[in-house]
Amino acid sequence: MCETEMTDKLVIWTFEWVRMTNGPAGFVRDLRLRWACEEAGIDYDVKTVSLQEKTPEHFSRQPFGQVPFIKDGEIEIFESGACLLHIARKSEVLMPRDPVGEAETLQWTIAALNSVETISVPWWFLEVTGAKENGLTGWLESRLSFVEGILGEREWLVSDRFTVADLLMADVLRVAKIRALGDRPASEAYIQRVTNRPAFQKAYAAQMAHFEAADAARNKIGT
Ligand SMILES: N[C@@H](CCC(=O)N[C@@H](CS)C(=O)NCC(=O)O)C(=O)O
Repeated sequence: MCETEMTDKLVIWTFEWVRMTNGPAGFVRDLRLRWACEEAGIDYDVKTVSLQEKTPEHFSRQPFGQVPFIKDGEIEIFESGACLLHIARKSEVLMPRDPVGEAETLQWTIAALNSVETISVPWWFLEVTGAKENGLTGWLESRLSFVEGILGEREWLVSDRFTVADLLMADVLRVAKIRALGDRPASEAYIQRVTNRPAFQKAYAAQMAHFEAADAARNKIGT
C-alpha cells in the first residue's frame, strides 16, 4: 500500500498508473465509487496500488489483484458492485428507503452486473484482442435490445428517479464499442442523461487528472 491510512474518510483504492493511449483511463472502476460518493455528498480519499507489481497486501484486500476496493471504518470490501451498494446504503440519493424501491434498486444493480456486464465485458475483450469472429455478439445484442425496450418506456430503472442502479447500468453501457454496436436511441439518451450528471463529470475529471498526472510523471522519469 502506498500511503498510511490516517483518515476517517471512506478510502477508495485505484491503480497508481494505467496506460493513457488505448488504455482504460476513464473506465477504471474506482470511477463508479467516486461517482457514487459525489452523488451522495460523501467525503472520500483515493489511494493507489501498483498495476505492475501487485503486493501481498494488495491481494489481502482484493483477492484477484484488482481494483477497486474500499475501507470505510472497520469495513473493508472489494467488488465494485458490493462497494456501490455499501455506499448506497448511506444515502437515499442512491437508494430509495421504501421496501419496493430498495428491492428494485438491488434487482437492477445485480442485473447490470450479472445480466449485462457479464456478457459485455467478455464481448468487449474479444473485440479489442482482435478475435476474427466474436461468438458473443448475438447474445450481447439480445441483452442490449431488452434494455433498450425498458429504457424506451421509462427514464430511470427504479421509482421514476435516479438510483445507484442507473449509475451502474449507464457505466456498463457507456463503453464506446458497445454504443457503436447497433442503434439504440433510448439507451443512448439514457447514457447521456446519466453521464451528464455533475457527479459523474466531477468523478470522471478526477480520475482522468489522476492518470494523466501519473502518466506525465512516468514519462518524465523515462526521459
Ligand atoms: N468484478 C470486479 C472487476 C474489477 C476489475 O475488472 N478491475 C480492473 C480495473 S477496472 C482491474 O483491476 N484490472 C486489472 C486486473 O484484472 O489485473 C469489480 O467490479 O470490482
